[in-house]
Amino acid sequence: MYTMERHLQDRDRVGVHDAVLLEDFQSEDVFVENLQKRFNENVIYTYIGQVLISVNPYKEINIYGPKDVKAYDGKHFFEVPPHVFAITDTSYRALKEEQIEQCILISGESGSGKTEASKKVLQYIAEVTDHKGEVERVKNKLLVSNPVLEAFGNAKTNRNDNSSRFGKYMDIQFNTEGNPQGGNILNYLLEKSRVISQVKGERNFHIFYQLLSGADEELLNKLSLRKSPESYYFLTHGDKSNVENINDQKNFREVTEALSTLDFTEKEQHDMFSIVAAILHLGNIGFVEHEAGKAKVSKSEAVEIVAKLMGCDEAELREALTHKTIETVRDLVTSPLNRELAVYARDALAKAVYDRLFSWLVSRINDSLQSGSKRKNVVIGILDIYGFEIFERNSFEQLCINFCNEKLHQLFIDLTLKSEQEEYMKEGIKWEKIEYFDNSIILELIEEKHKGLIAYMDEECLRPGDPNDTTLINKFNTYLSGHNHYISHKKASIKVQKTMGRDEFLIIHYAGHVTYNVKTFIEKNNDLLFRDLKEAMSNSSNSILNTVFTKSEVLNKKRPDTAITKFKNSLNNLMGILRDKEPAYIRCIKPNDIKKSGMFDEDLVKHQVRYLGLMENLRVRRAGFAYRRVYEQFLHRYKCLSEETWPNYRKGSAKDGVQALVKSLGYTDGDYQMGKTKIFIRHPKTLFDTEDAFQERKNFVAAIIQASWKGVV
Ligand code: AD9
Ligand code: MG
Repeated sequence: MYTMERHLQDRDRVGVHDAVLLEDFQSEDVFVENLQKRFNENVIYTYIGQVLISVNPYKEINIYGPKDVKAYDGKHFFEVPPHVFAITDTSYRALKEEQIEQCILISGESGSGKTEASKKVLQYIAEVTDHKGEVERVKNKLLVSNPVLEAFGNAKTNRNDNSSRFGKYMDIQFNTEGNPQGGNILNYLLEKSRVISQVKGERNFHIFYQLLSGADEELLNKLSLRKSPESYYFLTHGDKSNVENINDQKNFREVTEALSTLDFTEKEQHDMFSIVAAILHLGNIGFVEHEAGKAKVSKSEAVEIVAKLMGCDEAELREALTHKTIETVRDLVTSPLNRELAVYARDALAKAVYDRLFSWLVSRINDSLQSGSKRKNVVIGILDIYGFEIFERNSFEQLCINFCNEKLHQLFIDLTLKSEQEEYMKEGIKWEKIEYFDNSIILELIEEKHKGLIAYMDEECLRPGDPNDTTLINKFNTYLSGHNHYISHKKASIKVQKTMGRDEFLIIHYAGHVTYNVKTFIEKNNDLLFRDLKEAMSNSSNSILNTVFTKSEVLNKKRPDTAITKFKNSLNNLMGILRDKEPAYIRCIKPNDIKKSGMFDEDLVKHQVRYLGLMENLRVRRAGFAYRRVYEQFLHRYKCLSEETWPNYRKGSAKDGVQALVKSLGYTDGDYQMGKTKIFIRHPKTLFDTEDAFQERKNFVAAIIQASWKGVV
């Protein structure tokens, strides 16, 4: 058992297991130094109260085996060292024993270990629950949904060889005995632009390479594919098809096996891979302009193959790739596209098809995870979503991601403060209100109805005429410059102005200043796919395509919601889901930028500590009481320190016993408060002194016992 005495013995070497025990809790240096000490000893987990901090070790550490699972199974949080299993166990127990719905929120920047942590959560749940029949089958499906989603939704980036390019929220549904009986996945904002281009050193989504290197001859022939990624324009941008740590061939086998486990039929699999292959061929379609302003397909063969694979009429597809039909009040007017627009239409088609294929895949997996039982279930949700991003150049995607992080941060503040407050209230503890930065002012800037950044952006996108990036930034500057968290080029200080273009604006986020460039905002937010291509897709004989592109969408006169509005709505929906649950937090930190084990870059870590709001988190936790423990447990451990309570306290309740004990230990009134069921201790030092006294006493007793064995006493 991991006890406080071990913490104390180890304190100098591995630091404290909970940052609330740091005496100087205001200092970022001290906080980071504590993480570093632990990291150097391969101790990657640390708490701030109930929040788990995880520092990516970039190497296998032997702490996730069956022995470790057993060590955490059913243990109290404080009896065992910090671990993702401890967090999971606590959530799982609350769910099983009290039927309280839980969520585990994992955040951190790219490559910090979020996805790995989410897998450990699932692994732990899979191991501590029943291994019989239906339960085992459901768990297996939950587990194998990961390789499938990763194949289609992850890619090698310069930050992470297996970077999730979508946000994921997964519910595990439990029956009243605490066994998984189903699941449901929600996906957010797939980075679909990756389908058509990648920056240097990065790859397209894994599945493209997996299919090329893993499919057998027969399948390759059917899909008219060649094995070499260089044959496909969409795979050539990043200039990186083979990656040392990735075995595409093996992963492809794993994916197809997983698809079978998830009950995908042969036909469905065939239709899926046909679409993946069609996208590769689509990228190879080129255009020429023999007649000015009128694009024509230059390589007929590629269109032929795409039409075959997508189950479309070839002539219809060819027309749709080079023309645009607009519905006027009276009728439909078709006009030719120039070369540039035809390329744009082709790319838009590739992105839309892939994006919808991904969503279809998620909903198809959900069908398979649907619990057959109509019995009531309770859920643990796991959120693995992109962390705050600040790049040299920040675009529409970063705005969406950082908006999402603002929402999550607000939820975090709400829930941690709320639960802290609730505990004090429940226990009848007197406490002062904690000052903290409330980021709702930033959310107001972004999402306020009619007056926020999203509203202005949508207004501009939907305006007739020629909305473009310049008119957009002008609109932003006109209407938003009065907001304290919005800085236009004109409003910026001279120093900031030097680094800012006129097509840029800056938002002061809770986690830092981010400058966004509005270039392509309108295009990305409009997310247009020409009607002709939608129609061609809806006429497809491919069962997936004609499900995800419906006739009614083509006929619908109303403009679909813009990309950011859709995202906003799905985020608000997510917040509703999370708000009803008891949260647990895992904050992941990346120790260096080069994926190297044993290297701890202090500055990099400090940045993340700031972005994750960890110092504030610690301040909030410490503003009240650093330590709390149920009376019975406290008395049991320390009763030997006072004659009043040793060997047993018989004069009253455990609470009376603790009161007598702390009085005799010399606690002053400011040191602690007595709640209904727990003692609350304000400063860690008070507890350390008590623990030191306990250790001394124990050593002394042990020495006496040993001496008596040897016949000395
Ligand atoms: V991204 O936002 O999806 O780009 P993540 O999800 O935060 O990112 P991921 O979990 O994929 O990062 O971790 C990146 C890599 O770090 C993994 O592929 C592992 O090689 C490594 N890693 C992460 N966590 C652990 C761990 N607990 N033990 C060992 C780890 N290696
Ligand atoms: Mg990930």
